[in-house]
Amino acid sequence: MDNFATDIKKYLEKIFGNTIDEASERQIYQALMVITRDRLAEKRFESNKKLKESQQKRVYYMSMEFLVGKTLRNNLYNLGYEDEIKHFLAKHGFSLERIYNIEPDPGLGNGGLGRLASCYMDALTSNDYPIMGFSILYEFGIFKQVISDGWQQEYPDNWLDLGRYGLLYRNDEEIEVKFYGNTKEEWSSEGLHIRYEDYTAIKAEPYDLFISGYDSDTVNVLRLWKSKATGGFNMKLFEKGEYSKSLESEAIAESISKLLYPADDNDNGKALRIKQQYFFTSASLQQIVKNHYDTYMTLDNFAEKVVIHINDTHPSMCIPELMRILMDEYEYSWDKAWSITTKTFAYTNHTIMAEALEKWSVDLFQPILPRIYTIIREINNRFCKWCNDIGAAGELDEMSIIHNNVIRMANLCIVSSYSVNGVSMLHTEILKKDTFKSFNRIYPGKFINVTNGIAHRRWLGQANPELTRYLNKLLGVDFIKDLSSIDKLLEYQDDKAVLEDLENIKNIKKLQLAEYIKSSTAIKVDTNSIFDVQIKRLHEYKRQLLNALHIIYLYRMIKFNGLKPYPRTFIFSAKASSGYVMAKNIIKLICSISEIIEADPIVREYIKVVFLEDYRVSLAEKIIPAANVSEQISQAGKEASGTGNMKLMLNGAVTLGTMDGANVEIHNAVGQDNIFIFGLSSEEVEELFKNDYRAIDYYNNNQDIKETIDFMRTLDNGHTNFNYIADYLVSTDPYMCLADFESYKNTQKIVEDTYQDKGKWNKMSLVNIAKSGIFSADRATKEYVEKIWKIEKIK
Ligand code: F58
Repeated sequence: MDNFATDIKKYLEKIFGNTIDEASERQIYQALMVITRDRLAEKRFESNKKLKESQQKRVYYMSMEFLVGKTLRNNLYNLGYEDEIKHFLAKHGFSLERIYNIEPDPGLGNGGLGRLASCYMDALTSNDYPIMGFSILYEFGIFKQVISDGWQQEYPDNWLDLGRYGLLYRNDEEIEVKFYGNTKEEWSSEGLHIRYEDYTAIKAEPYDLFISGYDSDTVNVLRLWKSKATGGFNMKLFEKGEYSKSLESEAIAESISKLLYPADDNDNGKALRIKQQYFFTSASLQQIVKNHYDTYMTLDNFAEKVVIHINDTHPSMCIPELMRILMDEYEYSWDKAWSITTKTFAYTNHTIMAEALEKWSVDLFQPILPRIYTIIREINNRFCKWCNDIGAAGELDEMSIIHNNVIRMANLCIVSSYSVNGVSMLHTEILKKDTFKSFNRIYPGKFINVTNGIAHRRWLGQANPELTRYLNKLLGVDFIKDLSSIDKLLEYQDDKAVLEDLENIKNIKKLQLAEYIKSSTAIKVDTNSIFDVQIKRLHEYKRQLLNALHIIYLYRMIKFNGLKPYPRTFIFSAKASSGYVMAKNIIKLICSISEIIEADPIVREYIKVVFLEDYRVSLAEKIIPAANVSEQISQAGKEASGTGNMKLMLNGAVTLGTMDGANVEIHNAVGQDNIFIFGLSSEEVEELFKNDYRAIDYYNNNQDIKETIDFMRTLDNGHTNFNYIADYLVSTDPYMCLADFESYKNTQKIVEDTYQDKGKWNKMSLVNIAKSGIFSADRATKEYVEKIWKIEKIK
């Protein structure tokens, strides 16, 4: 550590010509980022040496998204330097907390899927497993959300400005990726050769982000590819005076890694997205194959040494790309290449929503990737023939990869992978019984479940140091190392002093959040009120609208019917995909309710609504430790798993939820008495859907619903009214908010009553913390290791 302090001083002298006492916070930040990165690079060298020597099997994790969150705190925490650096900086008048705040959140993901990938990288590294992540170095991550007059506005997130210091550019490992052009088949005495002509080549530049592990010698790498034109601008055109044209191809090349598509749970087939997917999968596959060949001088043993994990279908072009490399570059026959390929890939599905299952029109796809297309077509032809042979031809409408001139990427993944997994018990059951039932029949045993897990070191250890310190002292077990040991807390479920201590810690976190709320929204919230939290992407199926409807119901009852509920603060935070009109309207509705309540001296004594803008990992880290109630109210059968539900539980929030995704497993873990479950089950939802759900009947037959919706129509603050949303709720809403309203409202009342019994509530909260062990990413990744990847720790 002495060295670390010396390194900081040296860096400041060398780069800025400053002593530490003359330095600015910005300079200290840069010094810490660079020195930490270099320390990790040194550690990486050592752990990579061991890995090379052992020649063990490795996992490559392909994901279009890694929502890494801030890295500096995580790295110093993992390396065990945090306290000493804090004291060293304090001696010179700096606050480490303020330095941490300078780092932007690398917003390289949209939501749950991207955050899961990062939780898994962290957990696997802490447990010494060899994993390398691959993705794109998006110049602009997920947009910055600003709420202006209640409307979401999107601003570019130029995270690299300050975020780049954590990255190491590996100019020695650049790779070329080819688009467009034609392929020619040439036969010679040695067999068939594919010649690729008139293609456009784009350079992939690798940038490495080191992933540290907690109390571990292992350092893994997340490799992010940046696109570049191969030859800079076109000199000939430039000389001819055609300046703008000369820069055109460069602009196209660089647009590939320009920005992350901010669409969540829907697939908007864009040519640029195809290019992004192929760009990063091709660069990564070429890299992986080269590494393997350099080590073993053969690819015959590829599948014994390599697992490639596909995080949803977005990286599925890895599959035809491996086939292409094996056949066109290493001259393998189709059968041999296919045999290697189908032993290499494993695929995780994260959604059953039809609109989120990726499909590409052949007309769009084929010209961009002609060779990849012919390979997919051949995989499909052979698959269809095989289905004929085994008597499954009747199910090809559901299973063929190309159907009605559309390529179904999930089908490609299922046919080509040796393992397919869902992310919660319920989700996997739905995949097997419904979404992919024919596949499940012809591939018995291929579908398995691995329930999601979260990086508790970040979500408890770093986000809630107060609770962590307390539990450490109380339990005397190292639950940060092994979260399953946290169940020792159950011994204290009837210990009044412990329950009060937990309540006090929750209050400290609520106070901290209240200060943040005040500084960012000017709303003053009462920390004695129930902090009721719904934080996640804004989507109709997640039903923020159901929550809002209930708040409108309460508002009306307080204002006109003398209801005096126990005070509650409803906290929302969510980004809406930029083209998603209904989602943006729901944000506007929530913000308007917030405003109307603030302006009402009676109602605001009981309920408040806060919408915190720009939801991101670092904001989640502030909100989650302060939550009392965790709203997980998606329509049953729609949320594949959820992971926010696990983070909130770990921090002592009690779930109010439907029997959906991992809520089902939280319910099993904590038992009926420690969770608030309401609403239709996924089977009941299916049934009601088949029998023609008629929202209007709920409106006509339920007085509370009728009055609430009628009242909603009168909420008109200035130029906005919400007739549009009211009409939707009583007519087309496929997520059936009205069908679950009565049950939700009643359960909300039970939540309110229970909270007032402090002893009972604190005990529920304790049980939730104690039972969160199974939701650790350590457990989840161990299942991947044992059930799917069959890899060992670095020796
Ligand atoms: C999420 N999916 C699921 N997709 O919705 C959630 O239930 C689950 O817990 C989580 O994955 C992890 O398994 C998700 O976040 C996306 O963000 C995609 C991004 C690209 C476009 C399609 C949606």
